[in-house]
Amino acid sequence: MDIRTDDFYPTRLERPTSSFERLDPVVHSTGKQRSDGPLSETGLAQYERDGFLVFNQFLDQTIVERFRDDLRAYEQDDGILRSEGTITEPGKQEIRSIFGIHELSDRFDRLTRDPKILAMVHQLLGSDAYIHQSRINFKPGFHGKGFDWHSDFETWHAEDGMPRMRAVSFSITLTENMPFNGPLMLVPGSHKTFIPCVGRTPEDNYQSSLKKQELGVPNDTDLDRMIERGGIKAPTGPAGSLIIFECNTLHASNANMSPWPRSNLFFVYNSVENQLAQPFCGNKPRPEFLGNRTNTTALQAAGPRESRRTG
Ligand code: 6CS
Ligand code: FE
Repeated sequence: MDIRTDDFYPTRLERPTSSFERLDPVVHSTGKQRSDGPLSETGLAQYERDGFLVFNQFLDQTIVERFRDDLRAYEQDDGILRSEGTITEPGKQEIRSIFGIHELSDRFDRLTRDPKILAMVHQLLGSDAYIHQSRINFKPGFHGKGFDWHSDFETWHAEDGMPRMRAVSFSITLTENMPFNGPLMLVPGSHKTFIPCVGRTPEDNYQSSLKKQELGVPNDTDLDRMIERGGIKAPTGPAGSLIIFECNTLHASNANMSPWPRSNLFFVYNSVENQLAQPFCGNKPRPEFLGNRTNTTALQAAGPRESRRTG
């Protein structure tokens, strides 16, 4: 396979290639658009430096409770258990992730259009945005497995054809995140470097990668360098906290060795100016529940009656 001229971040080649500095800004808005929103200049500068931001107690507990009720209902729902967007833990029937959740649930759809969240997204991406992917992650007590170190952008670029680094993930915790239940770990500053990963991508790689990722994982030397430089942060906090992280920030999480489940909502905004092309790994596109190609028009803020606090 030849490298395409529109491929700014070549990856998944047979031989190792060197990592390099990202070619895209981290905060895409400038001037008035940059200062016009809920994120302060201090917050924006921190996001530029670290590649993530944390807001404890972003969502009201009553709303968190309703999302948790929804999760319990999904776990009992046979249709959902069997649906293609539901990924179970390796070798088990326990749910690991449910993808496409904003199309399944009105409550979730409204949350993706929360006026405050959308205003933050516009500040970060410097444009309108749409949902590239959404999901709930479950990490059941004792049995929840972890996620290896990776950059989401590396996968979205190779397997979904996302051209540039102009996407951002919003993760809202539905349970307390503590050191024992496998919280998200991030490497501050890692978003500034693109680490190409080695190995051709087999067709339908997602069927195994969503249970355990083997490709799109940086090698130990690159990881070592990034972590020596930036360290590791594992934000902990009560349910309802918001973690915003840039699409190229290296992250991972451990298995849940505690009896306390760890669940979170996760949605990815992509700029309307960064629409998906053909996957750069040369394969056919992944299913829509992983990389949405259909509903890519600008999200509009939910009206006041639909908002976060009245829910
Ligand atoms: O393949 C994906 O798109 C997903 N996989 C991981 C491990 N993280 C991000 C994304 O949801
Ligand atoms: Fe990820």
